[in-house]
Amino acid sequence: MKLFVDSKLVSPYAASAFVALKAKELVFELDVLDLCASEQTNAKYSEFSITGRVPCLMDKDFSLSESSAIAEYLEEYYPGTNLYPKDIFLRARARQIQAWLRSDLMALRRDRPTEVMFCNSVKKPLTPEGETAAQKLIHVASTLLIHGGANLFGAWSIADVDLSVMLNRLILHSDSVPENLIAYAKNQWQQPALQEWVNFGRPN
Ligand SMILES: N[C@@H](CCC(=O)N[C@@H](CS)C(=O)NCC(=O)O)C(=O)O
Repeated sequence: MKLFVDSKLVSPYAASAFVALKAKELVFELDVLDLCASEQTNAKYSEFSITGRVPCLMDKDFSLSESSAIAEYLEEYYPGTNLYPKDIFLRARARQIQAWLRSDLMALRRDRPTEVMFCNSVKKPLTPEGETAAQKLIHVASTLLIHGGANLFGAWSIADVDLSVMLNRLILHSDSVPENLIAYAKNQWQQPALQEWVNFGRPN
């Protein structure tokens, strides 16, 4: 099994797929593509990834891109730790959060790239659009975590990785975030698989 990721190891989607594979205790290799050199557009990679993006999972002769699709595939195919809640409504909610985090908050993602988490590179203050997106994230996260638990849905799920990574874009920039959300994100951040990803050696 192989997971294709960006050579800088800063993709939050690649990180999410990496944690999902680790949670299932699967043996896999990492293969890196230099996105700055557009290696994701080379013919061989495009052929099996179809969409030419990272991450892409190669499982024997089946390949799959899109991190949340990878997590759902692993959940259905492999036993082990559950990546999603068993309850159908909570599972639907986890998928909602994953889809939302991948399709909204563009200004926040632009102002607060993941390099802050993985390379300690701090950016300028938030733009007004970034601030609006940050407030939206804080509102959504506060609503979901109103129960005060350590995870979104009782037991840990892959949506916790995605939400904590998004919150850490702000927290690690020392932007203002409510204490309970900082505690949640810090706790999630300690997860061994996420720490393994964070602590990978990275090219400058
Ligand atoms: N929704 C996708 C997003 C994947 C994505 O944006 N990948 C970026 C790296 S972070 C990429 O491959 N960029 C290169 C390109 O699109 O050509 C997922 O969850 O996997």
